[in-house]
This record gives sequence, C-alpha cells and structure tokens, in this order.
Amino acid sequence: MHSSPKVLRIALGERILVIAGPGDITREQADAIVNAANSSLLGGGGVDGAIHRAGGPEILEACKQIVARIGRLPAGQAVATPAGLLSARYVIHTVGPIWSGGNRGEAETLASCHRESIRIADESQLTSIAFPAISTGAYGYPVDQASRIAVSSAAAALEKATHVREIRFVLFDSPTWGHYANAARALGKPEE
Ligand code: AR6
Repeated sequence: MHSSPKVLRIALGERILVIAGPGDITREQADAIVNAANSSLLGGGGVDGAIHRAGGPEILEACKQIVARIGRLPAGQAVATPAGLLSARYVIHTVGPIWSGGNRGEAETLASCHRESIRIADESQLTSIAFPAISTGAYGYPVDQASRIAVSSAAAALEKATHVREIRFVLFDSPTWGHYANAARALGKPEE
C-alpha cells in the first residue's frame, strides 16, 4: 500500500528540523542534498545510485577529480560536488559506517557524517541541507539507533551553524520516517 507523505517540523530557536517521508531525496530543492556514498566515491546502489542517475555525469566527474586529489574518502568525512541536473545546488557526499555490532565506533562515525556535512554546508554559506537515512540500507545500521544519532548530531550542529537554518531528513519508507520522527520528538514539541 502506498502511504502519503508526512512532515514533522521541530523548531529549534530560529532554526528548523524537518522529518519528511516517504520521499525521494533526489527531488529535494534544498541547497544541498547529502549522499550516502562509499569510500570510492564512484557510485553504487541505494540512494547513491539514485543521486547519480538523476543528477547525471557531472557529479561522477567531480567525484573522480576529488579522488584523484585526496584518494578514498574515509568513513565519517564529507566532500561537496555540484549537483548536475538535480534541483539542489550541491551534493555533499559522506561515507557512513558499516554496521558491525556497534562496538567499532559506528555511532561516532555516523555522528561525524552529519557534523561534517553540515560544517561543509555552513562554510559554503548554504541555508538548507537534506539528509537520507545514512548507513541504514546496505550498510546495515539498525534504524532505531541510527535515527537517534542522526537527529541528535544534526540538531547539535544546527544550533552552532551560522548560515544553515533548515535541516531536512527525507526518508524513503514509512517505518524509517517513524523512527526519525520519534527521535526528533525527543528534541522538542512539533509545530502544528
Ligand atoms: N531518497 C531517499 N532515500 C533513499 C533513496 C532515495 N531516492 N533511495 C534509497 N534510500 P543505502 P547506506 C534510502 O543503502 O546504508 C550504496 O551502494 C534507503 O531506503 O542507500 O549508507 C553506496 O554506494 C535507506 O533508508 O545507503 C554504499 O556502498 C537509506 O536511503 C552503500 O550503499 C540508506 O540506504 C551505502 O549504504
């Protein structure tokens, strides 16, 4: 059954955290969308495949230039490229942790993905950024745990940001939306 999209908005002072879904992040009009990439930066399945397909070859070309310069991108770090044919202006590629039980620094790495992506957006003077549910697909991170880390690390970075005013999580399916919405409700009362 197809479920209709839901949007939860939590005000954090002057800034706003939005939990949206089910939705396709490639259609977002945010200044930047975040890609759940792998260290090769050469594309893959899931949201990575969808972003490269929808955005066209300009994104891969820019990724190859970054790899030529810095080599593989370690988990927890992020880099920005143009967004090609997408409505967003930039794609920020970050590499989430591969889940391996929870005792290998996965939580810190996942938090770092969010902090670093928001730092790059803020340094580029962007005002809005959209995230998918990093690591919760092919990389196997349990979504209940991932949602709490993603939302809390994003909210902390949002409070410190100078330019970024809005962070959206765009979740692909209803159960994932539910987990992120629960995590966000723990931060504050949703707007009507
Ligand atoms: N919009 C929003 N979310 C999406 C979309 C979309 N168009 N498509 C999938 N998702 P995954 P990971 C959701 O596997 O776990 C790739 O091959 C998906 O339902 O894309 O970080 C990379 O190249 C899930 O909730 O990313 C890496 O090798 C979430 O995005 C590896 O997968 C993340 O799932 C990264 O794995």
